[in-house]
Amino acid sequence: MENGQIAGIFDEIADLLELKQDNPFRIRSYRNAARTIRDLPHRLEDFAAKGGDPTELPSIGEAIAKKIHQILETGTCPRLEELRQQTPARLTTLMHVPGLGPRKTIQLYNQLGIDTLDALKKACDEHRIRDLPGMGEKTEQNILKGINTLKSAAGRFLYKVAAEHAASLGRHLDAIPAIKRWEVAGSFRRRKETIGDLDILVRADDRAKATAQILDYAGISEVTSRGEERLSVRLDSGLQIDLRFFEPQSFGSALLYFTGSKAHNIALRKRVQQRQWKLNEYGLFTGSRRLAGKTEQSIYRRLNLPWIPPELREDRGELEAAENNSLPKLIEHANIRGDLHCHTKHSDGAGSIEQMAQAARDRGYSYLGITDHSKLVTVANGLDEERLRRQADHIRKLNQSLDDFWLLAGVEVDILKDGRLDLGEKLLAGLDWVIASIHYHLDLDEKKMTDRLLAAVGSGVVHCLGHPFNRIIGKRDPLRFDVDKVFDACRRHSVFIEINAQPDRLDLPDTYCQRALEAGLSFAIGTDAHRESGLDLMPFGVAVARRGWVEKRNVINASTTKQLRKKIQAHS
Ligand code: DGT
Ligand code: CA
Ligand code: CA
Ligand code: ZN
Repeated sequence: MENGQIAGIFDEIADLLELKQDNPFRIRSYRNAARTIRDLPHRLEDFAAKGGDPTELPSIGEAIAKKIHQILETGTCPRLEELRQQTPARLTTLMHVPGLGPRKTIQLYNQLGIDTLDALKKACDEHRIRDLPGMGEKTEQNILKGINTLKSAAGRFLYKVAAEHAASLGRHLDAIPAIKRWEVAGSFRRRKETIGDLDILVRADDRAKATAQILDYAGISEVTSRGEERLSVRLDSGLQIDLRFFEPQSFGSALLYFTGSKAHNIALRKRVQQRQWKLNEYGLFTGSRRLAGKTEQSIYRRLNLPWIPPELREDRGELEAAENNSLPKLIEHANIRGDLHCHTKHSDGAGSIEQMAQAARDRGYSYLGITDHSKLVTVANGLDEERLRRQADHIRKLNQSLDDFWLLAGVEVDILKDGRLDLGEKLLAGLDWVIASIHYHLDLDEKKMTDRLLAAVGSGVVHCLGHPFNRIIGKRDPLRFDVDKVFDACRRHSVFIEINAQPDRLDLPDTYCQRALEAGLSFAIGTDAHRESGLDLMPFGVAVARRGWVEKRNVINASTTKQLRKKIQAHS
């Protein structure tokens, strides 16, 4: 079993408990366990098979460890089955409709018998929801919007989930002697935030043999098509895989074609047609003569273009930039020198400050920002002023014993409904690094939300705006605010904008990065780690930055410690 599947079971238990309005701390402990498992760098199944003890992992106690063993043996656990018995099957889908949530889901089920998405949509269309206690016209509109969000996400997989499946299938492909080379193309190679299906290109010296051996893969639930050139399968998780065979002389052109995006291909083909050539997955041709095809570079070169990194291939100006020799020099994971967003045991994290610092040093970092939650987030044990002051003192003492490493005393302070901050400005002004984030009151109208963000950005004590849209991909709609106004305020007040690397957040989304750059902003790529292994999520944030044309010089945590100190000082 993949980690994502095991984590999914704990999330479902948490969902079902939420529907029962069970103890929020118990719900949180299942969510935390799910997150630990999702973030693990290795497969939990392998770890357990080698005799590893799950209780050594953060956020996993005896009770959850027992369930992990049950799940690994049977694919499920009695607690889940029992909860499923008690709750109508589809309510867990319904509760994830953005704007609905567990409480309203139960209310709609009890009062109107709604237990499917279709029934929910019908009830909204017929205006039957607005008259229920606590609901109104706006609720109906929000639910309709939420249904659309959910539908547009349906069938797509988070990049990280697709990556786990790709890695697992990849190990299988590596072990097949008939396969000489394989590459994942498509949206996966472009590192999009969600993936519709995996497109894999294969070079094999015996295709029939290779096909037979690919089909031995244990995770396949269905073969959807099978031919000489192509094999399509569906995995147990529902993820569709398209495998296509190519010969070496065409491998580069196939990689170019199937990496896409479609829009990039079309724009590129225009340049091909101007020369009266032809470009397809088999090569670049003039008449029937092959001009290039072995590598992507050879094709771009023939068109007088430098090689374009896959993350940029979205027809957002990359071909023009390539022509002018002004492609960005994209940020790389190796450029990152520290992480400026993490949580510890003091709020809802699993590690101590010392453990997180050591984990950061183990990753070669020069600094780490400790940014626990503030008191508003009671379910996460957020810090009040007294606890934060003590934490900051502790961090400053620790710093004296740390050579060549800077532990920043920081906080992730909540932005209240009216734009004030959850902790006193005097205390905040004395910290090294203040992230301000929204976690509550998400449904303000655009004007109020804009004013709220402007107030926080303009407070003078905030260094960074955390996960600006507060979206959860496919589950919670982004906040609505006037992006240009907020970006402009960030520039005026030298506030950095976060690219949160949590795989289901990826916030700032890549599509806004270019706009933020144009507005003159710089970024902080933060993992929002809640345990040591959470620091390893950094590449997911870097992928967003790369898709957003971001360079090393635009990222504050690609600075040296000296530069970082200077940049932060310049702020205050
Ligand atoms: P996905 O799977 O929805 O996340 O997105 P992609 O980009 O992986 O799209 P997919 O799997 O439908 O096709 C893979 C690549 O194949 C796509 O990025 C570009 C290329 N491609 C597919 N259909 C067309 C087409 O009609 N015209 C052109 N020029 N390229 C295409
Ligand atoms: Ca695809
Ligand atoms: Ca495909
Ligand atoms: Zn947060």
